[in-house]
Amino acid sequence: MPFVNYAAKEINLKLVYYGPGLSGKTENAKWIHRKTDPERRGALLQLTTDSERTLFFDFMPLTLGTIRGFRVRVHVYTVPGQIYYAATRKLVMRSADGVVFVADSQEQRMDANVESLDNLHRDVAEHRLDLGDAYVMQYNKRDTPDALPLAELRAALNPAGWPEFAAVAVRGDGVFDTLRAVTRLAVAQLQAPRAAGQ
Ligand SMILES: Nc1nc2c(ncn2[C@@H]2O[C@H](COP(=O)(O)OP(=O)(O)OP(=O)(O)O)[C@@H](O)[C@H]2O)c(=O)[nH]1
Ligand SMILES: [Mg+2]
Repeated sequence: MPFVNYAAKEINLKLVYYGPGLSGKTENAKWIHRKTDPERRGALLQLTTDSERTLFFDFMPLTLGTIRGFRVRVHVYTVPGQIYYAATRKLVMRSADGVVFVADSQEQRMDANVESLDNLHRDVAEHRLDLGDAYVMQYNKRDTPDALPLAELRAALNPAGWPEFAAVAVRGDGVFDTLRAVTRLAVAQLQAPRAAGQ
């Protein structure tokens, strides 16, 4: 559940970038960091192996403007995608308010995408997270020669019809569209129960 600090007039959201190894989760975070005004962001903390694979998580705080007078502060996390870090991924998912699934568009990574998506659903269930609709699908690496057609990726990975974006994270295509979409959805979760109670 998003943390609302009424005294400080701040909404705090935890957004997690999930997906298989090498799909481009850290690349999304790096692009966001690079293109955000330094006054609106903290350091991008990366905990990596020697070969730049995420070991534990990447983390970055951002301030993304205001909604009804409340400052929206977003805490971006990426999980380590390598299969043997399942326990870490689950830990990072704790109290997430929104999720971006970063799929790798390359044909040879389809099995890895499907497996990772299954793991995401399992982690959400085990934490009993109520994310409502706060999921976004990103089809990354659209620039690769063996990228599957979007329709094929959609059929295999997005039966629920989450908002989806094609991306080339290394050059920033689709990165901010994805971030904006998941932020909006996470904030909407916050407003939804109140609207019902009014
Ligand atoms: N061609 C291409 N390469 C990309 C794209 N996005 C990321 N990469 C490259 O793919 C590799 C892996 O990217 P990362 O962002 O580190 O992947 P990750 O999902 O964080 O991987 P883990 O931390 O192991 O889970 C790097 O060499 C990136 O530069 C893309 O859109 N196109
Ligand atoms: Mg990474």
